[in-house]
Amino acid sequence: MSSTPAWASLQQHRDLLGIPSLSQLFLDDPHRFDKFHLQLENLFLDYSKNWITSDTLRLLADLLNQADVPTQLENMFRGEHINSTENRAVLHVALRNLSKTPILVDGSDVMPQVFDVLARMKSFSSSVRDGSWTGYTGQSITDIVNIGIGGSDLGPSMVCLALRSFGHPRLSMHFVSNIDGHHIDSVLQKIDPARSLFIVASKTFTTQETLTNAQTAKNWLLSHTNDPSAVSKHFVALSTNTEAVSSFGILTENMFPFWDWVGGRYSLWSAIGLSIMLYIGSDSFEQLLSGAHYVDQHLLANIRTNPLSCPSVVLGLLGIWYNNFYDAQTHALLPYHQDLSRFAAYFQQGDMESNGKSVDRQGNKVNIQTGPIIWGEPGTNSQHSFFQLLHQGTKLIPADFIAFARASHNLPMHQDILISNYLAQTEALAFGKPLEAVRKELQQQGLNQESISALAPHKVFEGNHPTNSILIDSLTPYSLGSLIAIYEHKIFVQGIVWNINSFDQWGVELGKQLAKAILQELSTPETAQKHDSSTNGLINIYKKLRK
Ligand code: G6Q
Repeated sequence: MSSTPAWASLQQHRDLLGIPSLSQLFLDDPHRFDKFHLQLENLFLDYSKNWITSDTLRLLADLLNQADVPTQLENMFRGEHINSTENRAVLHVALRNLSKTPILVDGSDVMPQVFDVLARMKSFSSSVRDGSWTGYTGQSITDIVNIGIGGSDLGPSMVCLALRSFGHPRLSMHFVSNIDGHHIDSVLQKIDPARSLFIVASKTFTTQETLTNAQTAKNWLLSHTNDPSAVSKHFVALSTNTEAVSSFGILTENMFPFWDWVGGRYSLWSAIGLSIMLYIGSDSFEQLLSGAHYVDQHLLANIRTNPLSCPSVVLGLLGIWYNNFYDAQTHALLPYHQDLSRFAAYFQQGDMESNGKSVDRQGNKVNIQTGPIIWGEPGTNSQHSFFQLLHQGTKLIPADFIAFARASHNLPMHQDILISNYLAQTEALAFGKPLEAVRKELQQQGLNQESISALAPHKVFEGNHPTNSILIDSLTPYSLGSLIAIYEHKIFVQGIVWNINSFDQWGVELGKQLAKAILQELSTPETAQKHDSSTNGLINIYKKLRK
């Protein structure tokens, strides 16, 4: 993409613009906010506090077209095999296609099977929720344990936490992912086997962590009942691999399928979302789908005619602007809602596994920067930890601030304080506090000239840090669905512009292979010698220490 005329024009424009002053940009144009914000239903995106002018946006929109993002997007929605290295369609949008318009994969419409599984999920979850699904002692379920990892864990756990206030009061949700036995152990210690439901979530049903944890859970259940028929009351599976599910001992009638065109990190909308539906109910789950579907349709309808009306496009292009033209290495996601405390972790996978690539779609080494490091924590906690570096450090860190106007609690004192912080931070980051203001403040505090001169430089805020502000009416299944879809499509837009495949993840394979080989060595008494001296040394120390 760096060879397109749009890229060259952007480079020229960037050279001319340098690092513009946000203070100056706002002084020059009192209508800057009007120009650089957008609304999508009850979601507002203010992107005026960025190093951009109208020209920047126009050139970025040219890049979007020259990279052929509209065609690629349409190809995705049409079910073409855009995941070329795995020869698969990429159709998480079909999972939320509530309008049921046919989507063909290899000539056949996937919508009937999508709705068939959704109907089975509904009937199962309502039986658990209303208490008619019972465990081996005839009691209703109180604890749901999702066993999965990566894409089969992060989405459901992030959403269940985010939608806590919509959760069923009898149900406690647990998520076990890590192979580290401390994880499952800590959950098993808290729950009652007679009232627990285990969901084994694994697209491939071959993942070492998930199968080991599931086996441990099954052994634990059987150690309490001694009745193998109890397994069918306490275990269900979410997978594409029927054979492996049956050989694990889960009945196929307790399996909720999905398909190879659902990527792991895009799978919360599929059967992988069963834990979400159990917790918030099928109506709310449909609201989640519906919020995402609205964003999908809006994007598809506007990508050619009015792409800058789409938050995903604007966020994606701004990300490219900083990543490729200002060498920004990271991007912070800062939700001002405690229930979104896993949001950044979720999109750490979503973004970094999708766009952490250094080979393009044709197999050539890329010659531009691709995906940034994604990180973040909720405000206001983050303000009291790493915001120091955002305000006064030396790094460029574009950041998205996300907040909701209405809270679901009834503690009025808290909400305005929270939002005042959300607003103040982007103001402070953009406009800072100059030396003269600091000196004046210190004079007013009665400090002498010597102390003022010594202290003042430390108290200066240079400002000029770019941010986006997303403000939504309230955190609901619908608005969360929209928000997730916006970030998913942002990743798509960037991946196409960088000409990489956002839908494979070969980079996670090598470690898995090596771990298998090392596991074998850990079971022998011999001294390790096959590896480099560091790995050999560590294996041998571990073997001594574990005795
Ligand atoms: C996501 C990745 C990865 C995957 C896990 C779990 O896009 O593919 O995070 O979800 O490795 O895989 P299984 O669902 O097959 O157990």
